[in-house]
Amino acid sequence: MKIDILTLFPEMFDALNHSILARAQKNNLISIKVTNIRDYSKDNNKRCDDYSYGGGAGMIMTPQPLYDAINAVKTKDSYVVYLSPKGELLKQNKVEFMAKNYNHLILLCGHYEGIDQRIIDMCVDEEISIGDYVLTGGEIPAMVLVDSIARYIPSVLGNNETTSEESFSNNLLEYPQYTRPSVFMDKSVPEVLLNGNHQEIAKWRKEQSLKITQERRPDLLKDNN
Ligand code: 4H7
Repeated sequence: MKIDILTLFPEMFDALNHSILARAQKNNLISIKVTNIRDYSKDNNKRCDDYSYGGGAGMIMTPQPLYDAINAVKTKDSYVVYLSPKGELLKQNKVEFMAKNYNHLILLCGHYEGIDQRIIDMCVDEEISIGDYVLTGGEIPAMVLVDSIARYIPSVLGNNETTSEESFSNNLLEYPQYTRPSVFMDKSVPEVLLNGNHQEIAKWRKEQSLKITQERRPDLLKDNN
């Protein structure tokens, strides 16, 4: 999977060069390239924003640098995503679909009041929102998308980090987990986890998952997610 990120704030993506994502890039399982949209501005002062036609507070990202940056990285099999609160809400099933079906993603990060609508109309395949809240830019949503997709690419996760049993893949929240010591500040690990009966442990975990999902996210137990 190749991912091109177009942004006015490339340094923000240093966050992707750690831990599992750093390892995935080193092993050539994913390739993440960050491009500064400003490098494509033909304006004398390299400006990439301007006032809003019709008035109103805040600046809009101008179309020319965006158009040229997109076309500089675009190939036949590119899929262009614009991170915006108007997009379809990101859910685990879409993450899985994207990881399995796209070879090249171009992620457009809007900042300020967003980008000129003509770029959305001409160049964007899909708008995606990561949740119902307002952020200062699409950069963090782009990182959320990259991180969630990377986990679905074969061999990105090690044997002990698998996607098959976890929250949301099975529409259940995760059971509680414990490590050593078996007693901490007078609090013991549940007895069932210490007795080595793997069938009983699996049953206990399933019960715990169902219980916490029922309590906190009963919506996940309905079929309409
Ligand atoms: C694109 C378009 C994504 C990017 C508009 C981005 C939340 C999300 C942004 C905007 C984002 C999300 C314009 C929305 C200014 C907020 C006050 C950057 N916020 N802005 N508005 N939920 N912000 O995925």
